[in-house]
Amino acid sequence: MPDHTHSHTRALRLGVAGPVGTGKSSLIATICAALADDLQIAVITNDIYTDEDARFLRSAGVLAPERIRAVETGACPHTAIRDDVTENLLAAEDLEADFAPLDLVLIESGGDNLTATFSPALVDAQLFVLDVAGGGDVARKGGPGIGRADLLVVNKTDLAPHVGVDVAQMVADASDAREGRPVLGVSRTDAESIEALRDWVLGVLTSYRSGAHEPVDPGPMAPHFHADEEHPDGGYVHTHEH
Ligand SMILES: Nc1nc2c(ncn2[C@@H]2O[C@H](COP(=O)(O)OP(=O)(O)OP(=O)(O)O)[C@@H](O)[C@H]2O)c(=O)[nH]1
Ligand SMILES: [Mg+2]
Repeated sequence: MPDHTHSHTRALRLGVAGPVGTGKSSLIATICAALADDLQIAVITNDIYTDEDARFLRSAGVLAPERIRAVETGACPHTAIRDDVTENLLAAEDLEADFAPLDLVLIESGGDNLTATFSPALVDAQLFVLDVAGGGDVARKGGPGIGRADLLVVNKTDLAPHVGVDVAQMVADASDAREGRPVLGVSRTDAESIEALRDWVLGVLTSYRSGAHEPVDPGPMAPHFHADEEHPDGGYVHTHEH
């Protein structure tokens, strides 16, 4: 049931980060579909040069197309969710004004780096998405998103038998790396896992509305390399630390 008794508070802003192709857009589509009857939702995508994620989500048909907006982030996809969040904040405020009252704004990060995380200046909570195809070891390798995002999703569990990954072990390793913070195995083909994801989102929303939820900063990204044809070395390394 929509609960707009707290409409004086803005919508919960939930970030979705993780490496390329782990299923961030699909997961957002799944969350929208699972909560369509309960919540008023909008989505912001961050892509480097395109609005491909936004187009994918519009074509998924889980949300009115005008509720999905794309921010084009330019060369370093992390700047827009980490250092200069202005464009994303403006997009969120616009969506909230246009479709008031919204309950939830989902923000997809451009995925290309294992350590990209959202600034708490932009999102109230964030989930980090890995997939089993990335291998069972990746959760143990850590990084700020894996270690300290509000939720770690181990996605595409349906593929585990094909890629030789033991999902229970991967989830256990991730739980250790996260010192007990929540980890959820998810597949779009597993209704129970989608129900658990839905419950997690509703739980964060409840806690956000009650004032009990504390946004955390998973911490700055590790230094990383960006390809750049115009650069003499073919690219450059940079950090998002201040
Ligand atoms: N088998 C399986 N495939 C999935 C699942 N979820 C997503 N995929 C597939 O994984 C691929 C990548 O999914 P996306 O949702 O586009 O991933 P993404 O993280 O948004 O990708 P980028 O935005 O390019 O970083 C697509 O081919 C999806 O169909 C799942 O639960 N199971
Ligand atoms: Mg995507």
